[in-house]
Amino acid sequence: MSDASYRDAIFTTPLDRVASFSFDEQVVACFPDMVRRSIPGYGQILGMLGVLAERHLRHGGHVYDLGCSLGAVGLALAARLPPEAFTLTGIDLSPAMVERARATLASECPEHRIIIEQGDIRTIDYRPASLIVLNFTLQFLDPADRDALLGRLYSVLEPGGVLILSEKIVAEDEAENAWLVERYHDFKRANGYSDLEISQKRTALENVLRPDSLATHHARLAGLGFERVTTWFQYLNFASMIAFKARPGG
Ligand code: GEK
Repeated sequence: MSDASYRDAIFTTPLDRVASFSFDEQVVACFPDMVRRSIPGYGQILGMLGVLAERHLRHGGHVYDLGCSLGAVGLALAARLPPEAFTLTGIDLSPAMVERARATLASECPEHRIIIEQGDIRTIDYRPASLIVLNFTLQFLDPADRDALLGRLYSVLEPGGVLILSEKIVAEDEAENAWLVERYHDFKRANGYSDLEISQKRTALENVLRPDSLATHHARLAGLGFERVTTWFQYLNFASMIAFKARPGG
């Protein structure tokens, strides 16, 4: 099978120097296994995205999936909505991800109008959209770039449109955060990762994945003009929010 997914074994052996994490060929090959075993609630969030889209996406509206990796968001929407219900553009910086996402979507849902483009979500031109999904992507951007990107996304969202933002989060209370991180490591151990893998991955993600608190996310989205922001999902230090752009007079 061309889209076979391998078990994530990237950090199984001791490394003299752990390089910063990057979305290269090696990561792409084991990505579905990696996200399933290391993001609490990943499958549940994807399943619910289809349900949320049924409820909130204008019929025929355009969807952006930013940092689309292998196209899981597009697949989740295509599993619940018919081809005429939406068009979707998935964007990812990693050429290896883009190549594989295109192949998967072409074989899994050829009738749906989904295109995948390689690009940087901070600098591409956007067209108007009724739903924008950032499923565990904003956390990889330089914190200094986050406000500007979300501001642009707010401006391209149609009135009545929604933004769905899933992120690893940090708790503001130190003791609470320590407890969440420890239980997250327990979660990874329970999913078959060794202590060595957990600690080397942690090192690789330092300065690559920089989480904000839920309060920071809510304040940022409200400050940009979103009418309402709800955290609809949280599992340990991983959460998903939905932000609504007001309809005029609505
Ligand atoms: C999923 N949403 O399966 N521009 C475009 N893409 C970027 C950028 C950028 N500036 N920075 C990082 N990426 C997916 C999972 S993974 C999450 C998203 C994870 C891309 C990067 O190449 C990678 O594919 C993705 O963001 C993050 O629902 O691996 O934890």
